[in-house]
Amino acid sequence: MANRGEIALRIIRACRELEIETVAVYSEADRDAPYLQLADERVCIGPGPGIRSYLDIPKIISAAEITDVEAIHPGYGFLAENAHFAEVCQSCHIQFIGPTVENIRALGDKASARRLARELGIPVVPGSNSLLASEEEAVKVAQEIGYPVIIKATAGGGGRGMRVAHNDISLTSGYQQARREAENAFKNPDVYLEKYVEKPRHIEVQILADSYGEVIHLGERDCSLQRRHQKLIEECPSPAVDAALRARLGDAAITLARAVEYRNAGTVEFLLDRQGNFFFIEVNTRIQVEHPVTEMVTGIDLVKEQILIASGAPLRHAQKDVVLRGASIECRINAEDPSAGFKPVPGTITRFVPSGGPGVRVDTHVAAGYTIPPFYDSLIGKLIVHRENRDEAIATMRRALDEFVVEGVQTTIPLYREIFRHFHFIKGNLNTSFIEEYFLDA
Ligand code: MV4
Repeated sequence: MANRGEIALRIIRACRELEIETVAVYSEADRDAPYLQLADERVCIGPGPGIRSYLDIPKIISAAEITDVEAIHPGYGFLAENAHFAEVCQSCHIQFIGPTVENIRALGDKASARRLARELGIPVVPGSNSLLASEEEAVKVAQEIGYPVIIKATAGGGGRGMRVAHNDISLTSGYQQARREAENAFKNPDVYLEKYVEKPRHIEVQILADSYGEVIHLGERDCSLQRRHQKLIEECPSPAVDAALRARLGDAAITLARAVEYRNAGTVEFLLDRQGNFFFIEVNTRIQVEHPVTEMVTGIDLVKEQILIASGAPLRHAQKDVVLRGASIECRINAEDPSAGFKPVPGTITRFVPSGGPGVRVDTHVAAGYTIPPFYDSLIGKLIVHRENRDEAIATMRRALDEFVVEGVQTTIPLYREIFRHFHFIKGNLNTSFIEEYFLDA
C-alpha cells in the first residue's frame, strides 16, 4: 500500500481475505499507527511531510524492491492518479493496482477528457472545445454561451484553479487567477471554460473494467453535500436518479471507458441540473473515499475487484448481475474545529467509541489514544449505513451519529446530527450549495 490511514487499512483487509501478504509503508509521523500491525511487513519511508514520504516515488519503489512486492495499491490521494508513478511501477515490473498509464494520461487531463466525451456524443456542459489560448478567447466563448461561466484548470483537482465569472471583467481577472493558481498547484497553467451550472447535483458513476475490454457500471453516488470542495456526505443510490436515468448515466460512463480501453475501478463524474439534464465533467482514475456506499448497495467489494483485475482476472460480475439493493449513506468524520472555520485540528483522541449494530459500518484507522499527525487530511473515519430504503438509512444514521463518541478533538459529527434532521436533506433535495445555504457558519 503506497498510502496511509483508513484506506491503507481497507486495502490490508481486502488482501487478507484474498490471502495476499501486505507491506505497509509509513512515515515517521505514522510510526505508532495501530493499523500498521495488521500488515505483514512495515517499511519506514521518511519524515512526516507527504512530499518526503508518501509522495516520494524513489522511497516507495525502494521499499517495494526491498520487500519484493508484486503489486502496489496507491489508494486515493498521494500518487493514486500520478501517471509517472504508474509508469515507474511498470518499468520496475511491479503491477500498479489501478488504470493503465495511458488511461491516467488520457483522462487526467480534463480538457481532453471533455473533448473525448463530446466526440462520443456524451452530454457535456456548453463551453470551449479545448484549452483557452487567451483572455480574448475566454471572453469570446463566454459571450457566445452566456454568463455565468466557470474557468477550470485542465490539470485541476480539489477545486483549485477554478473561477466562476458573471461578466467580462470578472472573467478576465478570473482567467488570470485560475492560470496562476493552476501553475502553482499543478505546474500547468492551462485552463478551459464551461457554462456554470447553478446549484447542480454532483452525481458520479462507479465503473469496473477488466484487461479484456469488459466494462460494467455499479450505479451512481450522489455527492452533492460538500463544503469547500470537500465532500461530506455521499449516498447510493441518488434520490434524484431513477432506473431510466441510471441506465443513461451508466451507458455514458461505459462508452467513455471503452473508448480509452479503461482498466480497473474508476468514477465518471456528472453534474445534474435542476431540469434533470446530466453533463459529463471529469473522470477519477482511482478508488474513491466514498466507495463503501456502492459496496453496500451492490454487495461487491471494490478493492478486492481492483486487485483481481490487476492480477489479470476477468470481471466476476456481468452487468445483468449488478443489482442495487436498499440505500447506503456515508458521513466523513473529519477532525475539524467548527469555531475556527472547520480548520483541521491535529491532536490526541482521548475517547473513541465508534457506532455499531444493525446496518452500520465504520471504516477507520483510529482508536482511543491515537494522535492525529498534522501532515495529512483530517479524515479520521467514515460512518456508513445500509438499510432497505433511504428513510431507514437516515433513521439508522441518526442513531449511529448519536452513539459515536470522539473526545480530545472536535469533529464534523455535530454538523451531521443537524443535517440528518434537516427538512430538505430528508426530502432528498440536495445540491452543491446546500451546506453554505443552510449551515452558514459551516
Ligand atoms: C462545475 C460547476 C458548475 N458548472 N462545472 C466542483 C468540483 C469539480 N470537480 C467540478 N466542480 C464544479 N464544476 C460547471 N460547468 C460547479 C462545480 C462546483 C463548484 C464550483 C465552484 C465553487 C464551488 C463548487 C462546489 C461544488 C461544485
